[in-house]
Amino acid sequence: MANTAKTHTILTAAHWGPMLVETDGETVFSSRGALKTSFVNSLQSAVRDQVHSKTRVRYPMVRKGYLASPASPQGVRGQDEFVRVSWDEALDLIHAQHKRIRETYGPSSIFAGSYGWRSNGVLHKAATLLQRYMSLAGGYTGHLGDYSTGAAQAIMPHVVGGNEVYQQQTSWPLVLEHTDVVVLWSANPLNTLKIAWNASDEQGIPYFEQLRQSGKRLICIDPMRSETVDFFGESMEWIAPHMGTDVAMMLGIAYTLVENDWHDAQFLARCTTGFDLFAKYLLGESDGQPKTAEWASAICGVSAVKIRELAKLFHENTTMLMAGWGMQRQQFGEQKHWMVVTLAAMLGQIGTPGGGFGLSYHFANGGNPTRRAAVLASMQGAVKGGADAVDKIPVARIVEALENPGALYQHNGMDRHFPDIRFVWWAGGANFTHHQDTNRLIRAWQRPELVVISECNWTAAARHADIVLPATTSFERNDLTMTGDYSNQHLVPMKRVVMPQAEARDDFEVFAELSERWETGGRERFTEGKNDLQWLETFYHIAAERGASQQVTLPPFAEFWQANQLIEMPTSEQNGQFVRFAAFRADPQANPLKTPSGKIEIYSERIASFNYADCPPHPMWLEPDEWHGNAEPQQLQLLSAHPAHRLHSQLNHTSLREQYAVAGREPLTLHPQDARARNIQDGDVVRVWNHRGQVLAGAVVNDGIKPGVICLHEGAWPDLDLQADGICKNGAVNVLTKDLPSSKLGNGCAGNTALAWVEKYRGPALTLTAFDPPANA
Ligand SMILES: Nc1nc2c(c(=O)[nH]1)N[C@H]1C(S)=C(S)[C@@H](COP(=O)(O)OP(=O)(O)OC[C@H]3O[C@@H](n4cnc5c(=O)[nH]c(N)nc54)[C@H](O)[C@@H]3O)O[C@H]1N2
Ligand SMILES: Nc1nc2c(c(=O)[nH]1)N[C@H]1C(S)=C(S)[C@@H](COP(=O)(O)OP(=O)(O)OC[C@H]3O[C@@H](n4cnc5c(=O)[nH]c(N)nc54)[C@H](O)[C@@H]3O)O[C@H]1N2
Ligand SMILES: [Mo]
Repeated sequence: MANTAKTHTILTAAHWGPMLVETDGETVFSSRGALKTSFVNSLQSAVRDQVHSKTRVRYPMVRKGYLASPASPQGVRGQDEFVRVSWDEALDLIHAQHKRIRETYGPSSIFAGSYGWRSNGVLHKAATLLQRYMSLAGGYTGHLGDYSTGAAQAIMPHVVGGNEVYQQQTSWPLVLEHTDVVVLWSANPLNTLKIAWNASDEQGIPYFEQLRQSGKRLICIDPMRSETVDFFGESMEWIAPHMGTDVAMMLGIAYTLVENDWHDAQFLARCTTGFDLFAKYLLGESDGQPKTAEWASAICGVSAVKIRELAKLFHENTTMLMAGWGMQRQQFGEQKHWMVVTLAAMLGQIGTPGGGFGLSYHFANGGNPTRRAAVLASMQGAVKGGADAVDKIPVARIVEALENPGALYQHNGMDRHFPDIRFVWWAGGANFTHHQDTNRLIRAWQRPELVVISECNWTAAARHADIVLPATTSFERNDLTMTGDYSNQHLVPMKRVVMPQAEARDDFEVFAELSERWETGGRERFTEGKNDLQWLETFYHIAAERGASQQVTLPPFAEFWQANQLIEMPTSEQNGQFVRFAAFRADPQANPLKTPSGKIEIYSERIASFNYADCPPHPMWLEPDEWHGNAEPQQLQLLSAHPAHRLHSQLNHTSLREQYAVAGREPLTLHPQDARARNIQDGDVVRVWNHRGQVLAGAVVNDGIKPGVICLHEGAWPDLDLQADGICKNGAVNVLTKDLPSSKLGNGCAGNTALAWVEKYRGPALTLTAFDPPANA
């Protein structure tokens, strides 16, 4: 228990919001949210477990077969023992091999794309620091896009000129005032608003709370009755299509609009281009198949009556289509949001207060109005005069790149070649959890000559590395952050809570030390002669300058840092009135979009010129490789939604797990009908498998999911048992998912396109080892 005499409270922040942490400087006792909110965010209680955990990487460790002969390693990654070494030994070894590989194969052979959610903070940005070091050493291969919105962020610029997914939304106060119908399409804000890329400002869920009390018509379209549907209770209608069929469902609605002459021909003519070509497809003139409500119903499993009802409802009311991203993390994911925009354009409400579409109400509290703010600067991924990335690969195509060095691939209109990757360094990402088809990844992962992982924890990626470096958590170092990716609502100090655990070091220190070993740099070039607090002061001063132009004044840095208090930025009346696309709608000629035509492109000449079969020039229903329509007997569609009590894999090892684990495993939700057919009871251990792999999970049987769909949330740590046919004992969903691109346009992650079988597990009892570090670690 806390020794109250020495206990004090430190303000810090994580992706899941500003937090107050009780500590005596050595031990973390407890943590809680620092902002006043009626909604308790479970993630905020886990700091103690994050800092003091048996899963922490304590010392630098090297794989035995690697250490024996680094230039031609022996043994197999993921199966070898680890040997403890000193920091100096580890860094000398990395430097020598890095230098050899760089001199032999050139900078493109070094992959430092290192995608991942790391911890928040403007200084200790793991992948950015890695890239900064690689820029000093002479360049590297980086990545394009992200796992979150790979498809949507690629298609949207062609359609509306910007990515929409990371842009501010029509403000919530206007939605609450003007919108009649809110549709959550593939969005589960009650889960996903717990976090932001910076720290959460925690204003999003309170807006949904107001929406719940507003008496408006609320609809959620999702194969799963999500936490959000439960939160809204009676006030929300849940409509469950088959997974991956939303475009068909939207086409059915669109057809009904045209059938009744409910589409806004004037808006379409004034603000869009290509509707006529799309209409030929919609009406069946180009392919002989009118996309009627009946046609749509047969594909999506929602009744034709309901599809017609939705068309009428949307047409007659101010409707905001709030689309989440789960449905675009699929094969042909690009079509989903293109069709959302097309539908919204046909309704003619884009650019009005409360109407149209919004692709970020469920993420980072989009719609919470932007404050007048002093916005922090942050660490940059290149040293002054350093090299940039010499090549970039689409982030979710990493396994293909490892498998096919030099091979030709297409991406968003470009013909490119995969680099020949010899050295992989991951810092701040859990790629063994986040990437699809884990077993294929493990095979490809044997190819590079060197794999280094910087980690706080013994994740599956760390276990499959040659060299593992222990990283501090954000509670063991000093940093700063803003809250709200869009709102900039607060500036928060993140003061060190406890000293680094065991031999953990800040990534910043590690890369500074390694820079010292390069003639091109030296530590000074990496650090610019500044320590952590000096960097923070620099970022703060830039914030102060930015703030000054908005009449926001910050106290002197020393005073601010001493105070251990966050600074809330003033509201802006003007931003509270923000309406997305308002200027464009008012005068499309004077305020064109950044598309080739300056208008919303329902048909894209540019995409037509790419000639991609998997991304046609207007939104189109395309049958996925794996879905309800081509399932083998007994196969179910596999959903990997984002978890309530984790951020991906982060916090899977904490006591929060007790809130969701079933029979000690990751929970798998399935419908009573599907459970009965397989003799599965609630609470059973089940085996889920397909030809890519198999996992154990704990059955949760309830009617909150479409029959034929099962959900295993993404983010459980892979725990493959090589003695038991490689079965994953912790239910890591990506052991089962398919590693294929959304399309040649976005090359996005398609984690939500997969089929699998489920049965009651009857094999020998297998002990979970996901959270036990390797022997002698
Ligand atoms: N099937 C399926 N797969 C998916 C998804 C899906 O929906 N379905 N979602 C995808 C999406 S949207 C995303 S964003 C990805 C998420 O994938 P990631 O962003 O890779 O997942 P995280 O679990 O956040 O991994 C962050 C890692 O960084 C480590 N870390 C934290 N702080 C630090 C630090 O300061 N230094 C260092 N060196 N390490 C640190 C943590 O311990 C953790 O292991 O997953 C993707 N994968
Ligand atoms: N608590 C928590 N919050 C998070 C995260 C987390 O891991 N935990 N991750 C963060 C990150 S990095 C991201 S990218 C966002 C992710 O935000 P999203 O991508 O929006 O989240 P998901 O849970 O993948 O998907 C949202 C909903 O889409 C549904 N869905 C899936 N497939 C389909 C489909 O074919 N049709 C329809 N109609 N619905 C479908 C899912 O059932 C789910 O309820 O969340 C962020 N917020
Ligand atoms: Mo994401």
